[in-house]
Amino acid sequence: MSKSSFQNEFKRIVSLIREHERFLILGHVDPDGDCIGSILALTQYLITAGKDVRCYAPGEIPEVYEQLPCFDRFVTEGELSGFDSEVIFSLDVPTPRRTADLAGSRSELVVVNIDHHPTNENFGAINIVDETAGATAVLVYRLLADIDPEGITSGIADCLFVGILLDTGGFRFQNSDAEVFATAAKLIEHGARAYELTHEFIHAKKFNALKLLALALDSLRIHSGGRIATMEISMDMLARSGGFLRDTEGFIDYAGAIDHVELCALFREITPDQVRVSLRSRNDYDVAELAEQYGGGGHRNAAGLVMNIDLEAAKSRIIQDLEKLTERMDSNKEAVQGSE
Ligand SMILES: [Mn+2]
Repeated sequence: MSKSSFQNEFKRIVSLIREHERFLILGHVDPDGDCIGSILALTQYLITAGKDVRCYAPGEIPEVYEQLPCFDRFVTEGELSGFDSEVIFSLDVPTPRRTADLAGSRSELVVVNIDHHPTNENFGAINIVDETAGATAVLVYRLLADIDPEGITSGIADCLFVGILLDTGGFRFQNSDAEVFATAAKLIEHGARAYELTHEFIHAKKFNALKLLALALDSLRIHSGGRIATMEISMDMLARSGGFLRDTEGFIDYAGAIDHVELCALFREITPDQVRVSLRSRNDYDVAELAEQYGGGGHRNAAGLVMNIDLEAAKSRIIQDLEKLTERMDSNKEAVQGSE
């Protein structure tokens, strides 16, 4: 399958970089590895080009990312107001609402929107949106490889590798296609430390985070005859383990790993009346559609949403929704078989 090349968009970005000095790079709320890696890769590139760069993403950033080059360019929302940017790059963000609306509200600025979410609203003046890309980092690689392949330093390669690594679950998810592996290979040629980064970002766990995982695993439940699995992280579990919510990326994969499970949900209690829900699915189940019904979003097989109700209420609502989803899929299948 041939993928979009974005030649015109890349040319326009080259001019933007040439003609402007101050760049703001935005990520989505509670940025993940793909978002952060993409941001820091582009940040390094722009700094080397002599530009003034700040990065911002609302919410929490896991500590492990602090070791990546240029992490100190991340600023708080307060510090941001003093920065008079001319161009915004929005990376891995499907809608301006996911960046505290900064990309939307500062409409006097040129917004470059680079993303691989199928729900992306094409809100930029320049849009590099391709849902066939395994990660936003793959798109940033396409951009840099096109405009300045010599400019891809080992630091940039490390950050893009981390982005791909995290969004593919260590090259295990469905989005691990030929371009993902080819890009990873190129990044290693550019100096990415594949082994060290895989250890640091996939394998290594903090002691308290593992204690928290043990509590979360104990909360595993199955529903619908084993087709749905749920798991939870309550505020009480955080207190008992000494772990942090930011260390829980990847926990949901344990629920999804259970034999015959097709849909799973992880419920994270943020406050007594706010719950963050992560959803995963196998095959044709579309959890992005379900997340959107609650103002969330994501990909067909991985999505998330926030509910302003308590943990028990959130669980019963979402479990019902997931059960309905399996029923609908079953009746669709029967309809198809019946028509044959
Ligand atoms: Mn991504």
